[in-house]
Amino acid sequence: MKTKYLLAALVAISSTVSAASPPNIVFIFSDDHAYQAISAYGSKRNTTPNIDRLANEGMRFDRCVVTNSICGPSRACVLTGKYSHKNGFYDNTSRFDGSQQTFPKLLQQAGYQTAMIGKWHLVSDPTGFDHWMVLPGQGRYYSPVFNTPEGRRVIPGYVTDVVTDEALSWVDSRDKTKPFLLMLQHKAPHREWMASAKHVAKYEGTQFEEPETLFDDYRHRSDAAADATMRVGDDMRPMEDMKLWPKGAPYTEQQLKLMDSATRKAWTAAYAKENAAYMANPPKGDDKTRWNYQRYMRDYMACIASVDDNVGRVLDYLEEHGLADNTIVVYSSDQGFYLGEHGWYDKRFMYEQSFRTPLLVRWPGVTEAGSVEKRMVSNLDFAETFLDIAGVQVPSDMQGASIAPLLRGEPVDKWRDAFYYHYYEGPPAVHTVARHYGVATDRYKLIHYYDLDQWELFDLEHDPHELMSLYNDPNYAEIRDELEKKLANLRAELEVTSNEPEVK
Ligand SMILES: [Ca+2]
Repeated sequence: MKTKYLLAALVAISSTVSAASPPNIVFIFSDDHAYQAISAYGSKRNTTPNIDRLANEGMRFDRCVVTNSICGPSRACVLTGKYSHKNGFYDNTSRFDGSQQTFPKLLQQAGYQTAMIGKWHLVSDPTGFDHWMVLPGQGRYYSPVFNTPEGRRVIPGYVTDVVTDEALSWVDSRDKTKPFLLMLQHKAPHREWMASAKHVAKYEGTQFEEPETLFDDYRHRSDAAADATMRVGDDMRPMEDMKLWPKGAPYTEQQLKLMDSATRKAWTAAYAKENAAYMANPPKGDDKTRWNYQRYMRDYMACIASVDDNVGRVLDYLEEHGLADNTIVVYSSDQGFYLGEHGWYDKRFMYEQSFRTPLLVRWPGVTEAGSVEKRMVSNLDFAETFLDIAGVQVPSDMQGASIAPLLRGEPVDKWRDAFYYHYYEGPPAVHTVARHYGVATDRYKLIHYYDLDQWELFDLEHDPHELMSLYNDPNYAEIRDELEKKLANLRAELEVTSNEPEVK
């Protein structure tokens, strides 16, 4: 009886203490934003002054990797702190079981106000949020539709601006006696890369630097790379992706109708000259790849420009409302993306450009400004980190680790030296990327394409572009054995018992 009383008193004290000043959390999450398109990560193709503010005032993570490089699975992983085989969301045909444990639910129980605004892509309705409005499916760039608990809403305007408007309006109207979690999730810069009226002509005439591997021949690797249908040269759709819009095309009409008249005008003007030159003399072969690459970069980077503007709006808002000092701002993307590396767009592979994702965190008064962290962290760690930061106990069935100690600059004796990856959406799904799993360390990577029964091993120190598999090289036999052991250990530890999605 006495113990119970004491315990209740202790709980009361600790909840008073933790309720005193838990920080607000603003999680800005974009879709398919490559770290190569952020100037804080050294982009030579664009600048992102607002996203860079987070790096300058906080920490840049140089190797934030994902568990499964595709949209829905990444989002499910962020919410649950678990791999696909534990949260049940394997590929973009899955449906998220919203009855399971998620970090927003736990924060809500701990007294946080929670909101989810923007791209969701988990099919079922969001759970664990006081307020939500989400884009159905991929969402659309102009006049976006939102699903809300009260039904569908269509809001005129450009999606990246609208999502930010709605997010800030929620922060304005929130219960100010409670800390808050805002998940602000952009559709951009997802394919089909449709820019805002403000930026649609921003890169007209710009010549973007080509990546070294734009004309990759896919030799010295498994068949998976050559089999993938995500080539900038061959697999871009002329109308939707390349904006080679002939007059009267139904797709074009449909898209233009969603824009206001000023935007429609800006759009028509922005592509007119280049498209006319293309039609007069359509490029072939390598020239077509080069032309497609330039058009792709032009549109992709223009979408990023709006994302960056809107990150700036959020940071300014926090400052103007006295919230900046007690708010952690995180910028990340659901995964990385190929910007012509290996001749590709899209993601899915365990190669660096899609295995990695940007992660920038500003935690005023705690994280050293301008710091850089090179250890491997993951989207698997986000849920644990947010709970830890809020002073909420991290459930033992979550599979990542809080990165809060790294953000605090505390000495950490033991950190992961290897990471498990598993991609489930194989052919005939779009882009025909063979299913695979693998293990990565700071220097090496071992990948198994199990439907092909083929392996790859890369030494990132000697081959940063991952062009030469060393799996059968006798000089690497010992390293291969070691990686195979690590892989088996990780699969056992994470309880991966099948390579097939389990139907629950
Ligand atoms: Ca994505």
